Amino acid sequence: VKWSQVGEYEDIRLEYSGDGIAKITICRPEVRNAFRPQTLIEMSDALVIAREDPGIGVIILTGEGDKAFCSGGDQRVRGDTGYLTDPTDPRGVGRFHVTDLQIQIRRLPKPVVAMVAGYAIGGGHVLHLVCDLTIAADNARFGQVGPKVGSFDGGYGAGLLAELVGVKKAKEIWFLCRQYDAQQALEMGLVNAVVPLADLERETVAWCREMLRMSPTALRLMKASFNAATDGMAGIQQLAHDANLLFYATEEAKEGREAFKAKRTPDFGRFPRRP
Ligand code: 2NE
Repeated sequence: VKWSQVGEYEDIRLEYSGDGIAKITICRPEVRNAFRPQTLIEMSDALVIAREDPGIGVIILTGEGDKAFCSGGDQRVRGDTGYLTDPTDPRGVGRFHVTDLQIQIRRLPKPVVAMVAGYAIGGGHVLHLVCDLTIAADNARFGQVGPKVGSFDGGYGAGLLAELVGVKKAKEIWFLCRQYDAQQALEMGLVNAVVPLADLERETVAWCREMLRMSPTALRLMKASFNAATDGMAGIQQLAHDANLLFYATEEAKEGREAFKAKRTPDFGRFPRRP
């Protein structure tokens, strides 16, 4: 694939394949692609751009180099109040920008694929969990480290993990903070495929192109459907709004709109009351 760069960022790269794939790469290999607040703000911006672009059907999330997908929160900017945008500012208040990013990936109505070489650790592991699919290189290593470094992610990091691998295994992963290789990850249902490192991008792009041949609306509704029950009201809202999007194209919905604009009583009598 000949990627072309979109926009200018400091911590990430956004690139387009030219045939419907956007790729977001965390470019901080010196810290195993750990994210600082700036990284997450930029990723969020790139996700919005890829989402809004009707030419993009699938988004790949990855890390620069072959040593790591992402090693989670940058511990050098972890303050006592959260992760700090400017660690030199004594009045700075920290927070977890990753909270919103996880939800953004989950709600994004296009498939997001994690392309993992090397470590997916800590908050980096949770990032791959919230992606729709994960393609792993044979050198990939997975694990949570929170309890080792005085942190934890009990949201999607616990719930999604338990959904994927079962509650006992999820507890093992969190309570013992072990690392698991790509084959073990495949066996426990944590990833979709393991491929040789040299083929990682080619294989991931092939999976993306297979999805690009599908109906985008069906993919959108399926992604929303997978989340609907666990996301409660927010899950129903997504499906309901998607249904409304489709309803707007019907003569029945248009009658309501046109009657309002013409200041007349709508005539819904000609539409069937479906059994
Ligand atoms: C990722 C891992 C296992 C890699 O090990 P290895 O041996 O390949 O590399 P090494 O030497 O540990 O790391 C290379 C350089 O990257 C830095 C290291 O400090 C080291 O720096 P130098 O010595 O070369 O100067 N580095 C690696 N990960 C970093 C990080 N997350 N923040 C800052 N610098 C980092 C190994 O490096 C590792 O275990 N890393 C730490 C993983 C970690 O603690 N992640 C944070 C968990 S908490 C979290 O992510 C989180 C959350 O729980 C809740 C909400 C939001 C975030």
